[in-house]
Amino acid sequence: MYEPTPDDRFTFGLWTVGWQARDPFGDAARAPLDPVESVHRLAELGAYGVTFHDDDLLAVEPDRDRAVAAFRKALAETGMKVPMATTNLFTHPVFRDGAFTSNDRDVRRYALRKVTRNLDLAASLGASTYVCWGGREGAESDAAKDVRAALARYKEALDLLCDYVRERGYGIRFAIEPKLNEPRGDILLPTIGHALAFIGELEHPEMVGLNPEVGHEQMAGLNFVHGIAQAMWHGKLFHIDLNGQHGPRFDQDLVFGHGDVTSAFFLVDLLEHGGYDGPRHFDFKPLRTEDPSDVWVSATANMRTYLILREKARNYRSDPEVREALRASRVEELGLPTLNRGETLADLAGDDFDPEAAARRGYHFTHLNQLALEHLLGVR
Ligand code: DIG
Ligand code: MN
Ligand code: MN
Ligand code: MN
Repeated sequence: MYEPTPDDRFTFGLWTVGWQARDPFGDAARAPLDPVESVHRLAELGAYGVTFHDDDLLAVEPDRDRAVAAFRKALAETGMKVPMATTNLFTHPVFRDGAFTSNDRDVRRYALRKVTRNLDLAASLGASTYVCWGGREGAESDAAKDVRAALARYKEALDLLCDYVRERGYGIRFAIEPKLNEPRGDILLPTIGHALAFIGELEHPEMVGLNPEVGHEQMAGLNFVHGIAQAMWHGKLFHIDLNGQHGPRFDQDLVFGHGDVTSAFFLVDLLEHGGYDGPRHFDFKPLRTEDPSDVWVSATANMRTYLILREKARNYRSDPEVREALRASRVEELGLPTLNRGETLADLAGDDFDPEAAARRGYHFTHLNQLALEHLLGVR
């Protein structure tokens, strides 16, 4: 039961299982992990693929050509795919004031070179999504950053990169990953909403979507299921970072489901029944308390939790009592256009509607939510 297979399309960032557990208050607690070992171990655990930052490939082999060759060999040996890639524009001190939006123009130019170099590699590996997490794009004071200028530089960078991909015929789309803070005091494009508005200003908005992360919206106290639903509604859910978070605090990057598990249940229900056809990608960090063997236990925990919640969501959707409760709560009625075909606002005057009577009609949401909770708790 709940044994993942490549058909489930689970993917992991190399930087997740490879995280050395260095944090702002502690040194690395684990040794560097060879990306080749990660590919083989994740394949053995039933994953579909891996994702990477350019620098992740150099974890144990400083020579890029040798590192890339070893990575390609491991992919060929295991059949693991690479649906997504991204660039590390946040670790090296050169990016301490950002990459695309650094006040230092030379750094902005270097960042573009670093991304285009990795886009070439990503395309050669068959990646279809390229994530841009602007972890360092931001500021610690309002004096330090002219945000209007920063957004103009952000747009310039994305427009240039879209042109780069179009000119080379790469089958790649970009996915912006919002986050509100950490490592910067305030990060630009902090939520799904801000990123959606920004995308609308780009020269090729059809090439740019979102890679929302569970914990990042929840750090802002936002409802992640609502955010994903809106991203889907805009046709902009290009990719997703699944993990766990306990509300507004530092970015915990917990195992999927190890934070707000009720939200995780409804998220899986939405992804599975809302038509998302992308990889189920985990961007988590094995706890610093864990030893190297626990790292693989953590990887499996993500996939098992997703599979368990997927089965519970299927049972919830097929439960006759749930169907009746959804009808009684008029959840499907929201799918009906408010006006009939051919009606105009003037026709509304003909409605026979008593607000007092309508005000007495209950919605029965508690019964519906209790049914969902009982499916989640495994008593249905
Ligand atoms: C952190 O949530 C970010 C980086 O790890 C990476 O750039 C991105 C890819 O999913 N997520
Ligand atoms: Mn302090
Ligand atoms: Mn995170
Ligand atoms: Mn992420």
